[in-house]
Amino acid sequence: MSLDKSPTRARAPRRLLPGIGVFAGLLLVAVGVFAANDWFPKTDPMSGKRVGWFGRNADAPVRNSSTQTSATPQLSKEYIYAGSRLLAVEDANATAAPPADIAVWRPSNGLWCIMDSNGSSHTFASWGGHATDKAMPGDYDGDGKTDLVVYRSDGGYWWIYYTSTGTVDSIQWGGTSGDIPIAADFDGDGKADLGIARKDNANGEMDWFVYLSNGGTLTFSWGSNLGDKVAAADFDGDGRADPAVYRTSTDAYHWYRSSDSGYGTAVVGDGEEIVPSDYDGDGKADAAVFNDSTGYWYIFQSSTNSLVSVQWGTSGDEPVHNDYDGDGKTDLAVYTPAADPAPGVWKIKRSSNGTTRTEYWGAPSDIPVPAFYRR
Ligand SMILES: [Ca+2]
Ligand SMILES: [Ca+2]
Ligand SMILES: [Ca+2]
Ligand SMILES: [Ca+2]
Repeated sequence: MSLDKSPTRARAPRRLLPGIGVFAGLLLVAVGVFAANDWFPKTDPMSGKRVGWFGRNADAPVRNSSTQTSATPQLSKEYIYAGSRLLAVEDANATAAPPADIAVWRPSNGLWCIMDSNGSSHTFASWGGHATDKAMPGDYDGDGKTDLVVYRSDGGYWWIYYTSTGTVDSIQWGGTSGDIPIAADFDGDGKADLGIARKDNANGEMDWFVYLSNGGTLTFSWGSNLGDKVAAADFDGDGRADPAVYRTSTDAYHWYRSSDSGYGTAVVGDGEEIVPSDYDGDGKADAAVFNDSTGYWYIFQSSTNSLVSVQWGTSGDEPVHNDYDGDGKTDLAVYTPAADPAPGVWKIKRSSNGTTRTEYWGAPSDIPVPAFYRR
């Protein structure tokens, strides 16, 4: 697989076409293209702003999509035997709470190195690797498995490798300098949506632009442009991601609730990394930060509305919280970056029984990307 191919585009005929009939035909096509691309001017229901005409409004990123077929990804099945007789071939990963796999992404060549949750098998795939790529793994096609995705800030293209079909997509969404890509399921259809957070220096706000998996868009403001850190998670547990910011000046989280259009606030503590996730397993994300100088985690538990602080990790560690034991609760976990010849070290505190799992996985400058990849 390679990302070197540019997306294909239809080229408009340049020669002069005689005849009014042909002109009328082209006009109809043009109207169709405008309608298909949502280029007609209208009022955005979220922002109240006028948008449209070639997508050239002041704020919204433009959308451009193409699909190509690529090699089928390798599937791994479990073979179930009774004696010597094959009874069934099952997808071993089709469980409600699949445990996350340990994985790193190598920016220099785009290599994804995946260790499955048992540590017994390894998978490698190449995807991305350009200078401005950022790994954005997520379940974009809703088959329950993580797709390999990079966001290329040069041009704002999301390159998506769908695990379900083996096809790839490149969608232009973002591309303005400073844009922050966010992958989350805002409409709750089980597919990750493409989100862009952008500082709005004209009005001091943080603007959000979401290209939904159903082709629709959302535009809203949440947060300020002064040092807010952004993330999205489902804080109210209704299945839809809610935008959130962590205000570094006050150590406070502010999140929007998709269920009732209200909002939540919690002072969590001093941390550099914004790590909302469901640590207590009640189905709602907990506001949380990780202090990468002290190794402290500050978690505002949604089940008790109380703050807990736990030290797990040390200076220089990166948070790699995820549900590695598959009990529905996010485990505290840190990654100590590799320093040649020492590999990267994963230290996971299992929420199910409190024991520690240690794995050595990662080379210098690798970026940890834990998720459920196995197939
Ligand atoms: Ca979605
Ligand atoms: Ca929600
Ligand atoms: Ca929770
Ligand atoms: Ca867990």
